[in-house]
Amino acid sequence: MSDKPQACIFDLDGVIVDTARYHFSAWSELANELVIPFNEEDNEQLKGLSRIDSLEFILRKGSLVLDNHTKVRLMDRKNDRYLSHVKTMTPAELFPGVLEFIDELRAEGVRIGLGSSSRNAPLILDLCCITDRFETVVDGNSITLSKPDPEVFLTGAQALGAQPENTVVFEDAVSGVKAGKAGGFRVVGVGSPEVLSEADFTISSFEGFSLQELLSRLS
Ligand code: B16
Ligand code: MG
Repeated sequence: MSDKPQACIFDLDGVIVDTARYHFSAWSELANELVIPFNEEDNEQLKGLSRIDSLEFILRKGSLVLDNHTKVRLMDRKNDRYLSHVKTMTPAELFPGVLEFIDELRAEGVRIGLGSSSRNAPLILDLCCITDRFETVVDGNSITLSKPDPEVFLTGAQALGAQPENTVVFEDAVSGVKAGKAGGFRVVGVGSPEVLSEADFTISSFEGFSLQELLSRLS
């Protein structure tokens, strides 16, 4: 890609804000109560999955079969714990450099979307005062198939009037990178190159990152 992209679609948890650690802590507590072992490596696989897919992963790990009513109760308990961390969030919890980068893209006419599996995305955007940065928000409330299915990013690109091949996705999750690639997008991994090996390239942070660097690394 030598010309600037038509659009960029950002994942939320783990890309814009550091909420991945809150998900980890809330799932760990629940797994602990169910006496199911759960570590950072398991958590890596949960990133980007919907709430129900995450619970099913943990239950499978513990060979636990539960009825739907109990699953809903457990998901509500996990979400209450997650929200107890989230509700005090402020713009100070935005990752360094990400807002500056989004604003640079906007100034250059690149269209900006959010592509998150989280049903809490609107609340977090609001608490961090960044809702207005996104022309479209596609999240866990509006999709039927969660990552690694590309639905979230394809819906976002369509709303932005952009072609996947001219759109860049930013993702911190293995499932999210797979979703982006499955949809025909260029994907920048935010995190470890070993973990996000299917991304076009990875960055460790947005600090100092620019449109110029994006273009040179994608070309
Ligand atoms: P919620 P993202 C994902 O958000 C998280 O990575 C994942 O850990 C979480 O289970 C999922 O959202 C659902 O979140 O329970 O808040 O609806 O990374 O796609 O922005
Ligand atoms: Mg994420």
